[in-house]
Amino acid sequence: MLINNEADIKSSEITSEQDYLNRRQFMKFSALATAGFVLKNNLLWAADDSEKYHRLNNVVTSRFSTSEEKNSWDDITTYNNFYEFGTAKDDPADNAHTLKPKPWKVEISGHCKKPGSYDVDDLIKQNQLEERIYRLRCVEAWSMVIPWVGIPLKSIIDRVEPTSKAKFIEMTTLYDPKQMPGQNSYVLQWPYVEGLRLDEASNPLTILAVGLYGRVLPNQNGAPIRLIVPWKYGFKSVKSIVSIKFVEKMPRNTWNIAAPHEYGFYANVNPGVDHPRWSQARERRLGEFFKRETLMFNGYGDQVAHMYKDLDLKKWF
Ligand SMILES: Nc1nc2c(c(=O)[nH]1)N[C@H]1C(S)=C(S)[C@@H](COP(=O)(O)O)O[C@H]1N2
Ligand SMILES: [Mo]
Repeated sequence: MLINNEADIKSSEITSEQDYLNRRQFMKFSALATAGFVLKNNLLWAADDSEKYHRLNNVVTSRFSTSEEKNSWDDITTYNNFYEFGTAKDDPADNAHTLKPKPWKVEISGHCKKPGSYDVDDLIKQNQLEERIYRLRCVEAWSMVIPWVGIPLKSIIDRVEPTSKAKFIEMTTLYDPKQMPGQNSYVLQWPYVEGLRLDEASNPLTILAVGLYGRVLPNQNGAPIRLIVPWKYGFKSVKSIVSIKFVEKMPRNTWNIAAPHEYGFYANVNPGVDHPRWSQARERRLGEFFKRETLMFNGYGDQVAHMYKDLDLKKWF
């Protein structure tokens, strides 16, 4: 049909206001993206600041890595959540220089046979470091692909020998408002705490990260040591850890304390369970325009689904 008189145009063919706005946004975005592309290509030889960070030695690659395209060093180190340094995404990169990540000790306590104070440099020397390229899915529906360097948490758990009373572990961020000025205001209850069931903590995918892109962690990413649990929303992955405690009861976690109806203990990535204020079905990969579907357990179901076969994931969100 080449010619339409107005009456023939069905209402469904008329661009709705929402579509119109989306199209406008898309055109604006395309113009920006083209400008950004040109800029980026001209500046390709201008290095990022990764050279400032020490290279880690003896890192082996892991069979658990994804082959998806990695986000850039700049993406990973300038778009962060680390409320101890401010609530905007670029605050941690601007403010985290006040953190002193060396020397650093992690206190391991609670129900285990070899509690004690463990120096991070010793942990790095005594354990095999692995590069693990993982997807990170934030609860705010953006995601990245990040080449972490880490130590399987299981190897540290085995070394300190938890007793039969140990059912969960609780991990805590440093509390020091001088180093972490965001702790002077009550945006969250400080220090930040998180927890895992012992089987989740012992899962082969769970690591303590000490680096990214082969170098020590920048402060804004949780230096010198932070948790990574790739099948859970980002907030489980507590940064700048000073304490790991084996406990009997399910610990509370910071975001659950802040808003219990919005953030549970498990926080497994689940496209079928929406956040009360937004859908979790889709996500935006940083650097991409179109959203993609969020995968159950962030795509790590083969490795982790068995741990939840008896759990109602709508109730235990
Ligand atoms: N101590 C502490 N750990 C934290 C947070 C925080 O605010 N404080 N934010 C969490 C959230 S919501 C996310 S998405 C990840 C972000 O990690 P990244 O900045 O290295 O990407 O860190 C998590 N760990
Ligand atoms: Mo997050």
